Amino acid sequence: MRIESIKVYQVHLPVKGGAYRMASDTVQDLDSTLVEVTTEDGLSGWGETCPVGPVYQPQHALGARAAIAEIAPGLVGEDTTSMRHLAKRMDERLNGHNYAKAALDIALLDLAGQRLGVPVSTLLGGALTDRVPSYYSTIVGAPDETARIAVDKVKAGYPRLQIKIGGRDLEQDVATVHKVWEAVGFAARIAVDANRGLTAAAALHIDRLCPTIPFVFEQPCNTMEEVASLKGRVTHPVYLDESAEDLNAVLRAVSSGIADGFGLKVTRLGGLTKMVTVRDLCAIRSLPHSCDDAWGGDVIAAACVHLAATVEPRRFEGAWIAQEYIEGHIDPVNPVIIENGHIRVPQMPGLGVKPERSRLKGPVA
Ligand code: 0XW
Ligand code: MG
Repeated sequence: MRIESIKVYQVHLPVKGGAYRMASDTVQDLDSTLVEVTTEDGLSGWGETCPVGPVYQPQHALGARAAIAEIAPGLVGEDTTSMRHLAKRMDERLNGHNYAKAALDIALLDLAGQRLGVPVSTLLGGALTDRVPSYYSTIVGAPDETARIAVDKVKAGYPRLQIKIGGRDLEQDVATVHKVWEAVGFAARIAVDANRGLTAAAALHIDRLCPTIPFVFEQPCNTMEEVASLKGRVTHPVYLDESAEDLNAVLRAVSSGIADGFGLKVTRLGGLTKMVTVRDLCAIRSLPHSCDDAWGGDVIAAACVHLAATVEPRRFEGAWIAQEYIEGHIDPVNPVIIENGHIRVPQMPGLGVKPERSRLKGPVA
């Protein structure tokens, strides 16, 4: 079946609670891009890409829409049978810009799933579970307040916490890690995410000042080289997030042993098709990882959850979705929701979510 049209919609996602503070940036209102790919028989598939502001990573919302405008005319009229053909067409239209191609990749898989009558998880190799764990991500905040939130979220059922640090005094970061550990202990696994915000020296200090706390250190420093310099000098496992920029970066990190695991972002890596390769590379070296995206609504959340369901549970670090920080759902009928710190895997054909038309303005392209 051939592609008849590709429409682009812009959705504003104000941060519930006012602001999401990371070491690298504070964001208040996220700009999400939805794509709707429609085939000649009237079937529509949906994709989404929503960078968490323009500073967290090199990708940004206007870039996503500009890249999709460049790529989309090359897909209209193409047959949807072969995902590999469509990926090749995208690469023939535009070099790079994985995060924009990701939205189209997700929409094409949504279409394929609906046409074949199977959930997207089946197209990704098959689900191992019908319910995946999520994790709660705090903002950079005062030590006592962060510990209080951590306790609440463990009570709410989250099996893992991601504690944000960085961009402030070392003393505050060290106190935050200690207070969270004292409050939560082994009730939840802990990741400490500095979002590139520490020097290697500061990361070494935090490591030595928290020697017995079993956390994993997520993206402590800005570059992969700085993170690599910590190897053998820190005692905590080190995960990469922002430095896992593309398949090549992941291959390098896995093969050289720089990373003990990853916080993976579906759109940054180019979509679900590319994430299958990353998932399988991680499996070869028994590396744990998450399946997240930086932000976004039900469409990208569903994409993360379908992929998450295909990851070996013992290595799975959770599917983070932005639901805790977003008011309402673009699909109020079949929303993707966190219950007791876990998310049900949609069982309907395709992604299992559909934006409600009345909640969309546009299309913008
Ligand atoms: C927790 N997240 C997935 C949400 C924000 O995009 C930051 C991010 C991370 O792990 O860095
Ligand atoms: Mg991270």
